[in-house]
Amino acid sequence: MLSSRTSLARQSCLRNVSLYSKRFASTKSLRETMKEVIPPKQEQLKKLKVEHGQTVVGDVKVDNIIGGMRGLKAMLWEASVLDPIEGIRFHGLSIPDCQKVLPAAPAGKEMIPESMLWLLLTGQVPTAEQTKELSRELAEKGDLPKFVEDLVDSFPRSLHPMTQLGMGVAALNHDSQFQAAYEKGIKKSEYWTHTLEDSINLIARLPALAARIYRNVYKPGTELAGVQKDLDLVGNYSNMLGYGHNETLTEYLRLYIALHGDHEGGNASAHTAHLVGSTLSDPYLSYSAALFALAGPLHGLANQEVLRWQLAMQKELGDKISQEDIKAYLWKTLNSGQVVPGYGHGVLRNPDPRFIALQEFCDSRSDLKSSPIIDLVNKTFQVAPNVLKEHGKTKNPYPNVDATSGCVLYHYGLTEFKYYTVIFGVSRALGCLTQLVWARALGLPLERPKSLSMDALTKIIKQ
Ligand code: CMX
Repeated sequence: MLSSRTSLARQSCLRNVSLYSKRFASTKSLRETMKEVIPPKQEQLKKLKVEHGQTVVGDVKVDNIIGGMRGLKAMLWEASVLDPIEGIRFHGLSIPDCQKVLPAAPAGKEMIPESMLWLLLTGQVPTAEQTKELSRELAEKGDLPKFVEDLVDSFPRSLHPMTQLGMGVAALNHDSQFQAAYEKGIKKSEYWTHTLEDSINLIARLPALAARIYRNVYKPGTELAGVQKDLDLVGNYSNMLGYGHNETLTEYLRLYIALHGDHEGGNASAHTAHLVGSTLSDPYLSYSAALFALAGPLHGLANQEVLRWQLAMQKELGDKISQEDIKAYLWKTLNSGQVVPGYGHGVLRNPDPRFIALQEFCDSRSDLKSSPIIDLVNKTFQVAPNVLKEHGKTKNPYPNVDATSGCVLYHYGLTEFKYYTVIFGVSRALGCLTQLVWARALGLPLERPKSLSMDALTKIIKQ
């Protein structure tokens, strides 16, 4: 099964060998690299505006307007583009490409969020040294201000972890460099540098914030480890969650957080960050808004729903589950008017390569391979696409990343699945904040699409 799942991804990887061989960054720092890569992009945008400002790239149909703007090409997003069949590419690199070239943690094998962040921001593959330097900087900046610790500690344990994360991130704007500089009066050309500093500071602090929420909600009264200066971002996060000893889980988190970092601009969280950021709200407020979009069950909350659904299936069907049993359970879910969580996608029309990468991770570790919950996810994957095709509603009957993302966490004892979207929230900051930096560097304007009432739409149709 693994080979059929991955052959497409591997072919695409080979095609891109020449692509990424040209992309290795120099020994420059992240800021120096950004200063180098921004001017050509500014020129590219200027040229697009002047030479092609009036070129038509698509029609707007009534279906687009009443159908959640599906398929409407209406946003600029630099770091990644989603192909319905191939899946996501980050500056042209597919997930298997990234797994091949992006540096891992010193003792690990999986690409780490720092190297993905560097790629997203600069379009270049960092060296191991540059990745290490970014890890060092993030750890250096990783502690929370005391008032944010106190704020988070004051939340009731019953408050959803995503609500806590969004509120904590919003409160961090107390220290926003962008906001302070804007109040003093800075030139537009300087916006991006302050946005970058805020973004780095926010990404650095997310593990401590997210781990504190975990401790408060699920392990009250236990000691919370501090940020260690010699650990990478996820090394610290895992350690603060209490899983630092579990190298497989830590590696899984590195992979998951890196590959989930960006999924082009139209998804609800990314679009929200972009919209709010376009008002010149600082990165903390913009990303806080994005987190509340992520908290919806059709978006980021799906990973907790998947676990809930698969465990209910396991409970009802027992240990020895046949394909027929799973088929019947899928129909029961669909006939009761519910969606099958972890399946379908707004853009993708093939199995999600992020799902494939996470399944490959499991296939390569014997304890995960024999895990009952991971086995159930695999078995469901064998049956669900055909059932969904027969059901005939969803445009994409294949699994998305959430079909499997929580299962490894569950296997290793991180069983509090209400928390899983928080981990997604730590990850998605990479892409949303990258775009904010680019939006400021490119001087993108306030987003303000035109809306219509049904009567106004009918009038246009009649004309
Ligand atoms: N199970 C059952 N029905 C589904 C379905 C699923 N997994 N996915 C889509 N459908 C239904 C839709 O509800 C819709 O029905 P109605 O016409 O009655 O409204 C119909 O199929 C057409 O939907 P679509 O165009 O294929 O999908 P959308 O773009 O509207 O929605 C998504 C995409 C992800 C919200 C949807 O597939 C879904 O609800 N999936 C389950 C939840 C999930 O896994 N979400 C995670 C998404 C991943 C991410 O956020 O990155």
